[in-house]
Amino acid sequence: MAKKILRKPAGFYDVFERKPGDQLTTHYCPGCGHGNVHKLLAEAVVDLGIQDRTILVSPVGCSVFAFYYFKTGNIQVAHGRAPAVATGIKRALPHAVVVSYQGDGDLAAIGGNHILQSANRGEQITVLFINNAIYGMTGGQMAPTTVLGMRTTTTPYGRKVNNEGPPIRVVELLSSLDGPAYLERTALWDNKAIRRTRTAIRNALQCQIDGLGFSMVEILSPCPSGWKLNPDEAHEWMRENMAPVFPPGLKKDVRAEREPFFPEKRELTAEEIRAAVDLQIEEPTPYPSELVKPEYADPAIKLAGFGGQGVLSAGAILANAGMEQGFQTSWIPSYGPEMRGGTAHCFVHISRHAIGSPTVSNPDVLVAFNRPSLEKFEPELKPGGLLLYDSTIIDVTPKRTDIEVLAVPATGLADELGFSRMANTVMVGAYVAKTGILSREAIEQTLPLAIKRQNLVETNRKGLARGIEFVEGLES
Ligand SMILES: Cc1ncc(C[n+]2csc(CCOP(=O)(O)OP(=O)(O)O)c2C)c(N)n1
Ligand code: SF4
Repeated sequence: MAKKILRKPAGFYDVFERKPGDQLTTHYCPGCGHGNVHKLLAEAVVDLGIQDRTILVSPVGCSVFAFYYFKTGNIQVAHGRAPAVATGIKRALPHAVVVSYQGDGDLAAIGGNHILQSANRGEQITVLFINNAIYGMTGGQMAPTTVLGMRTTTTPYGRKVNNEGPPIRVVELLSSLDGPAYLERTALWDNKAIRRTRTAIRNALQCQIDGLGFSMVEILSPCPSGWKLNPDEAHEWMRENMAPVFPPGLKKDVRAEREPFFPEKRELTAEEIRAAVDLQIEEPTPYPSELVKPEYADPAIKLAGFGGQGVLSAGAILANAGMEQGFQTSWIPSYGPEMRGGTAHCFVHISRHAIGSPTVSNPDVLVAFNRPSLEKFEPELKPGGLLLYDSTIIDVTPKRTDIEVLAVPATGLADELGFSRMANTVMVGAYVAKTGILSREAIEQTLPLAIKRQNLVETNRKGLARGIEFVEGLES
C-alpha cells in the first residue's frame, strides 16, 4: 500500500530554534488561524519557486516570531510599520518577493495609515492580513475589526456603534484606491474556505511576481484564546458573526488590465551611502586608563534579569557614564514579547567608534541577574567574552569554558549594605573595576540621570563602591 508521509512544507525550517524543547512546534495556541496561514504561505513559496527571493516582514502581534519558522528572508519590524519596511525592501531589491504579514490591530489600528498609503502608491508588495477581530497577543483588546456587540477586555459590555464606531472593512476601503491590483477576502472556517485562501495567497504572490502592483488577502481567522471559545466553537462563531460583517470574496482584480512594471535595481556606491547618512569618521576616544586590555575594549553588552531588578537602570548607568567620557554609546531596552515568563534586558554599546546597530545579538559582555537569563543568554556570548552573574541568587554555574567568568554575589553584598535592590549598582561597580573602561568619577557624576528616585542616589553610590571593592579584593 502506498505510504502517505505528512511533513512540514520545505518553506519551513526543519527545526524551530525558538526555545529548547519546543523545536518542532510553533508557539501558537491550539486552533489558531496563524498556523493555517503559515502553512499555506510556506507551501506557496516553494510551489511558486520563490523561496530563495521571498522576504517576510513580520511586525508586532502573535505572529511576531514568524522568522523562527519560515526558511525565507525575514525581518521583524515595529508595530504597524510592515508596509513601510516592505516598501523599502522592495525598492532596494526589486527582484525580491516581499510579504507583509499583519494582524488586524497592527494593520488597521496603529498601522492604519501605512497600509492606506502603500496600497494607494501601488507598492509591489503582498500583504497577508490576518483578521481575528481582536488584539490576540496582548490578551484580547478591541481592534478596529471587532464586530458590534463583541465583548473584549476593552469593551466588556460589547462594542457599541455610538461609542467605538462600527468595524472597519479594510479590503473594501482599499478597493476604492487606484493602487491595488488584487484584493480578496477569504476565511478559515472549513476546508473549502481554506482551499480558497490557498488560491488567493498564490494569486496575490503571483501578482507581485508578475510586477502588477499591490496585492492583499484579508483572511478571517480564529483566535480561540482571545474569544474564549474552543476551536470548533471559534469556527462557528466566525461564520455567524464575522461573515455578515466581512463577506468573503474578490473585492478588486485589475491584474489583466495592468502593464507589468519592474523597477531597476539601483546600486549605491559607498560614497553615496556615506553622503546620504552624513557619516563622519572620527578619531577614536581614548580610554581613561592605559591598562584597559584589548579584550575589554568597545564592548557590546547585554544585561538581563527579571523586571524590577534594575537591569535597565544598570545599562543606563553604563551608557550615561560612557557618554560623559566622550565615547559613542547606545542603550535600548527589550521587554520580550511573551505574555508570561518574559525577561527584561537591555543592550548597551560603549565604543570608541561609530555604532552601526544598537542591538546586541552576540555580546562581548553578559551581565546575568537571574538564572533564566544566564541559561538563555550564556550560549550567545562571544568566545573569549566576559560573563558576570549574581551568584547570590543564581544557583547554577556557567557551563562555557571558552569565556571569562566573574561570579559577583551582588544581592548578598547589597543586602549587607541594607538595600538588596542595589544589586544592580554593585554589578556595575564590579564590571567597571574588572575592565577599567569607565572611570568611577564619570559614573558617580552621571548616576542621578539613571536613578529615578533621587533620594536613592547616595545609596547607589555605596553599591557602586562595594562592587568596585569586591573586585579589587579579588585581584589584590
Ligand atoms: C508601539 C507598540 N504599541 C503597542 C504595543 C502592544 N501590542 C503588542 S501586540 C498588539 C496588538 C496585536 O494585535 P493584532 O495585530 O491583531 O495581532 P494578533 O496578536 O491578534 O495576531 C499590541 C497593541 C506594541 N508592542 N508596540
Ligand atoms: S492569542 Fe489568538 S491569535 Fe494569538 S496565538 Fe493564541 S489563538 Fe492565535
